[in-house]
Amino acid sequence: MSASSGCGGWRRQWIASVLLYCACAGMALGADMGVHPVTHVITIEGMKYSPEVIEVNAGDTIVWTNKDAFPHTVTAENHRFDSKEIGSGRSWKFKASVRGVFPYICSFHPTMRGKLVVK
Ligand SMILES: [Cu+2]
Repeated sequence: MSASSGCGGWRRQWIASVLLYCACAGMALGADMGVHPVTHVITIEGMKYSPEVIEVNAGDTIVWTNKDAFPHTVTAENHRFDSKEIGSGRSWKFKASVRGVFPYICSFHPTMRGKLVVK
């Protein structure tokens, strides 16, 4: 096979324009659709939610993992969500679909406070 071809230049240009088109389309899609849903992890340890405040996008999932030796809950003050009891070493998952600010507490230890911000 010969490396030199009469239409190599044309072909390169065509490929370059296709690549450019894809890059632009990708950027436009990214801007329109936002980011893909992701999962955020909050650790419950030492009677604290860590991080205490988390900002997520609607559609994201949040997982609380209890690393304490006793149970906790993740209970929204407005009762939008309630994990009920999360035993030691267990996790609870919540998909944030409604935008807003959701302060939450542990119903067993009301001094434990966290805040979920859904954008
Ligand atoms: Cu607790």
